[in-house]
Amino acid sequence: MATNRTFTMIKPDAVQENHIGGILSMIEEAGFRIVEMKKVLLTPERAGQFYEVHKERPFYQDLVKYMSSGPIVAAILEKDNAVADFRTLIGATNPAQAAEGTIRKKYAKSIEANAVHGSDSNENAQLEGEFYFA
Ligand code: YYY
Ligand code: MG
Repeated sequence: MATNRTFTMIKPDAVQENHIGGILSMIEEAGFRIVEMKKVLLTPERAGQFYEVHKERPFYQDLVKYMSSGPIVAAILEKDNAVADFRTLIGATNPAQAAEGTIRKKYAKSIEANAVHGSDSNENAQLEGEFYFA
C-alpha cells in the first residue's frame, strides 16, 4: 500500500495565488487519486518539525518562516510508482531547472516558493502523510 502512495503539499504562494485548482488538475490528469486532503495553516513550530531533516541547512529558518506564512493544502496521493512519478511531475527543486510540463515549471516562483512538495521516498511518504493525517 505505502509503495503506491505519496504525500504532497501545495505551498503558501500557490495557495495565495489561487493555483490550488490548477495544480490539483495537473495531479489528477497525471493519474493520481486524492486519498486524503486538507487545508492547514502551519505554526512555525509545526513547519520546523516537518522540515527537521533540513535544520542544519542555511535555508532552514527562511523555509520555516515561508511555510508558516499562509495556509497550505496537504494531500495523500495514490498511483502505481507514486513517489517517483510524482517527483517527475513536480520537476526540479529550482524552477529554473524544472522541465517543461512540470508543476514547478508552471507555478513555482523561486527555489523557496516552489509551489509544491513531493515526498522523496516511500518511507518519507508514509511519515509525512501521518504528520498530517494521523
Ligand atoms: O524535495 P525538494 O522540495 O525538491 O527539495 P529539498 O532539497 O528537499 O528542499 C526542501 C525545500 O527547501 C525546497 O522545496 C525549497 C527549500 N530550499 C530552499 O529554499 N533553498 C535551497 N537551496 C534548497 C531548498
Ligand atoms: Mg525534499
